[in-house]
Amino acid sequence: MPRTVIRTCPLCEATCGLAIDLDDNDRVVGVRGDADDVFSRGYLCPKGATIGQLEADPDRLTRPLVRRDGQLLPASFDEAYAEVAARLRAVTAEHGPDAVAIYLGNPNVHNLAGQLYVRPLVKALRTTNVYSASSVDQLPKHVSSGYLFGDPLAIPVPDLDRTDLLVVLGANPRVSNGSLMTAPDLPGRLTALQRRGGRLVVVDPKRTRTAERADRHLAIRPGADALLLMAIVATLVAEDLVDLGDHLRGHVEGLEQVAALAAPFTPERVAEACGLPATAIRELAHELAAAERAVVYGRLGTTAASFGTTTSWLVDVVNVLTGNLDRPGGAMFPRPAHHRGSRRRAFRHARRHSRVRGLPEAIGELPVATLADEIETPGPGQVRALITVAGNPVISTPDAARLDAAIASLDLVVAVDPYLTATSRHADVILPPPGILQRSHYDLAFSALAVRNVANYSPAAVALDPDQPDEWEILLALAAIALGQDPPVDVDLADAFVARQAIEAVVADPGARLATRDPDALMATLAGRRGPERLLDLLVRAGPYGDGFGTHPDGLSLEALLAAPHGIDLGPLTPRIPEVLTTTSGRIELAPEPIVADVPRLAAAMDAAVPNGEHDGEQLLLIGRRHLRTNNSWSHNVPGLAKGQQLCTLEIHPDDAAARGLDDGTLAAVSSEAGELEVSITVTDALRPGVVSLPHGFGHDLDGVEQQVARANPGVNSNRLTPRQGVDPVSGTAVLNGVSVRVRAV
Ligand SMILES: Nc1nc2c(c(=O)[nH]1)N[C@H]1C(S)=C(S)[C@@H](COP(=O)(O)OP(=O)(O)OC[C@H]3O[C@@H](n4cnc5c(=O)[nH]c(N)nc54)[C@H](O)[C@@H]3O)O[C@H]1N2
Ligand SMILES: Nc1nc2c(c(=O)[nH]1)N[C@H]1C(S)=C(S)[C@@H](COP(=O)(O)OP(=O)(O)OC[C@H]3O[C@@H](n4cnc5c(=O)[nH]c(N)nc54)[C@H](O)[C@@H]3O)O[C@H]1N2
Ligand code: SF4
Ligand SMILES: [Mo]
Repeated sequence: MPRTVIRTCPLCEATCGLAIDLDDNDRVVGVRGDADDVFSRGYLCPKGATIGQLEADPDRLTRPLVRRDGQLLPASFDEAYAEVAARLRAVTAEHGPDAVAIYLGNPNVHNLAGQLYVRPLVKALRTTNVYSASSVDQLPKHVSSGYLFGDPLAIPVPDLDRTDLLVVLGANPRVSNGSLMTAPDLPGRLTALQRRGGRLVVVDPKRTRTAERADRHLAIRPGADALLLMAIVATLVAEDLVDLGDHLRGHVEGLEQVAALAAPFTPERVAEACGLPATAIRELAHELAAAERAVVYGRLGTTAASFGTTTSWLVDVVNVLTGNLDRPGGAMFPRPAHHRGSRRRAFRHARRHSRVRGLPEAIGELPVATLADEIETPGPGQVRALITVAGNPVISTPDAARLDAAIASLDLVVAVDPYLTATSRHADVILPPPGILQRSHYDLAFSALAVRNVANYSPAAVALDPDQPDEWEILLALAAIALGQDPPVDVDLADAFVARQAIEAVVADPGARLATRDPDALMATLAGRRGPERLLDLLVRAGPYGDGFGTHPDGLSLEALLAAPHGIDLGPLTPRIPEVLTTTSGRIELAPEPIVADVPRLAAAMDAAVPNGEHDGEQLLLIGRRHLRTNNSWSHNVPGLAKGQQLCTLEIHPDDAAARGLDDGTLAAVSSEAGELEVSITVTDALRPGVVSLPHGFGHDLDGVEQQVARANPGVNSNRLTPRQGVDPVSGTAVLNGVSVRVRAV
């Protein structure tokens, strides 16, 4: 029967509700924004609208592939698991567990399997070689939150719907639809901000779509955000404008130290490095101090950057100093519906270092910028096998050509991925997950980053194909294999073990809502469910709005979520700093030593011609961009998104183009320390002179990539230009913005 299903879109952080029309054969025949969704109210973007094309993509793998005599051939899951078991054991038997690296890509944050079953897999592998897309993305924010608030997952988000002044650094939410700020219909919410008399200030080397509509655009030099924010701090201190507000007084330590650190960074001193007039910097400080409710927000242009951690820290320092942290209209901590567990130990990073380059660990992982080194460099602990789950590091991470070659040299590559991509083409075994509509969905990650407290569960809408396991079952099978079990794995047994462990963790946590703390009783109560549903039911019932398994009969449970397909609105964000803080001091630690240690480097950058280091005047600074019709590396095979204007071009300012004899539409050679590529030019005065922009996620013409639509218009891989040496030294996050390049006509 034709029917309409209501589901949350899993494609970006906006979490829009979709109303999807299915025909008799469960094919998608229409997609609309769900007008009744409590959060998105009918909004959708081109990606959500073409989700049917993604589901129906003939290039999407529906069976595992196993390499036999050099060729990837279809196989059953049991055959594929057997191959993984034999070869994985050969690697660990010879080289030990650290020889197996795992890389976790972005979509893991967008699905329940990634959120709940990746950790058991990582644990089972017992490897220190854990990598993820975080170290090309938001890792600096985790590190700064870890030190400031005690919890790397306590990331304050702009209280977008109530603020009077939003200062955006290095983000383009009108295009990205927001990141570390879950808010469906960001364009509408930004317009609403201005309609109610609020102001939007955008700090970005490019006049982006977001900047175009801002009340003020400050076209900063790439890499200089920390200097700008330090100068704002210095101004607030010098002009006696610091006002924590009653709500923060007594909750902050290290204020004097921050004031002293910032003192040398006057607007006049940083102006040149920022490429902004001192008056504009001072004005911004005044505006932030004067606004009733203001918030500073920084995203990818500030995190995947040389001073990533320091900038992330300063964003929150400014929010604290202006009294805007944890206050309506400021930067607030969401209170998601699921139980998140209280941290019991003080946050530390750099508890160990990578073998070859000595880069720091953070939140249990190592920087992906050094994965190629760990593969290439012989010795104990050398990586000999790689498992990727929902990741495409050959496109998404630095020094891509080198990583590509390194991965090709491995003894074993396993990819859990629905496509034959630039990365999975190296795989010996590919295990495809089911389609989006074939699994349930709940945003564990993004409900904790949302500008309203919401809970929204979508059950699977379409049955799994025969013999197709769900993705969580694939991850559990791999975990069991890593633990030494022979396939076929008893997934239900493994799942019961995971559930039991989750129950025990919740039971041990005094913060959980629970009528009984007897694990056996809870296990029995949840016995009717399996997989993510059992875990989600547990977490929601034990969470802050939960039914507590009886303590709060009107509270939430999976049952309650099922009865509310358009979501449950749990209200606006509320102040909650005392409950968030898990630092040793129990206060906001404003001057954490590991971040303060980076300030001398920042001081040195003040006097450099370019905040990132060497620059000879000929060089340009490369930054990235996104487009409404892209989703990192994997939207380009959707016909409805791929058509139209060429998206992968190098944008360059008219002056820089003219100086190099480049015209719009002509081909240029772009080179960096890491490599060289040719790409066609778009001349635009939207960029600051001296800056060029190239989107990431392209370069689909490598041998073996089976994405026919993407191949037809492959674009170039911008990460062939990003040197793997470039990292934010505090967090190890790759510098993807502000890369020195040379551009010449071909
Ligand atoms: N130069 C430059 N590089 C960048 C960036 C930049 O701005 N500039 N941005 C960085 C950022 S922010 C990010 S997050 C990373 C992303 O880096 P990655 O996560 O490595 O790359 P994605 O392109 O998101 O690749 C996702 C992969 O997951 C697969 N996939 C999709 N859905 C599922 C699923 O449900 N299950 C499984 N198992 N697989 C799935 C897709 O086929 C694809 O192969 O790229 C980073 N790289
Ligand atoms: N349409 C679309 N949406 C997406 C994605 C996508 O690929 N396509 N990817 C998703 C993912 S994984 C993420 S992480 C988010 C990212 O979300 P955003 O961070 O909002 O997206 P970007 O477009 O990368 O914005 C980064 C901005 O930083 C600017 N910038 C570069 N260098 C600097 C600098 O040194 N200083 C300052 N101040 N600005 C700088 C760039 O010009 C750019 O406008 O988007 C998500 N949403
Ligand atoms: S904005 Fe994001 S969540 Fe909303 S429809 Fe588009 S891709 Fe999906
Ligand atoms: Mo990202």
